[in-house]
Amino acid sequence: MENQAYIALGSNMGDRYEYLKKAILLLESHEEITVANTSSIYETDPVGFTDQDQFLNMAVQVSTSLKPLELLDECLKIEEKLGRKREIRWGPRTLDLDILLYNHENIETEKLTIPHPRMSERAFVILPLLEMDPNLMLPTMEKPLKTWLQSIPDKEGVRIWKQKNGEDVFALIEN
Ligand code: A4P
Ligand code: MG
Repeated sequence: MENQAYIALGSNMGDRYEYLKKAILLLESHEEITVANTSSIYETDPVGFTDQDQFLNMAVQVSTSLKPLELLDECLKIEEKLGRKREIRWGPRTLDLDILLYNHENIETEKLTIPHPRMSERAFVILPLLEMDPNLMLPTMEKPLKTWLQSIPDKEGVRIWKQKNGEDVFALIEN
């Protein structure tokens, strides 16, 4: 499991918490993926297409022997399994899994862009990431991600919904 990746999870349809939990368990159940850390769960105002329900958002850190495109395929499979239908861009979804970072790599292919192109302007992505690693660096930036925080809009639209306490990776999803 030599590679480190960060994945963002978001849900704003149906039983949002259940979708997040299932997604984490499905990631963990893959032989070549280990969930190494999770953030707290945040409730967030919708960004982009704003006429939709509030999201639950969080991020996880995984160790994996999968290559980036293989990890993407796995994420798409999990979205599919959990009933995701693609209707409105930026619209409501049972589950969205976006790969934010993969090691310190810059990847630009038709199917996959890493770092995720919109991550650095989104408080609902940045706050969970900084919770896991306050000194996180992006390959595309010279300064740590936290220096970005002052200039991010919508921070007040991101509120802790279920706090992660302690080191146990699965404590959040066990009850
Ligand atoms: N793709 C390219 N790069 C990546 C990557 N790094 N990770 C491609 C994952 N996928 C990547 O994604 C379309 C295609 O993007 C994938 O098939 C893959 O080949 P999608 O998930 O079908 O499309 P989407 O989610 O509707 O669009 P997108 O651009 O991922 O939407 P965003 O930017 O994720 O925005 N507000 C709040 N508060 N919380 C949210 O979670 N999410 C969105 C979705 C809007 N507003 C939100 C939230
Ligand atoms: Mg997506």
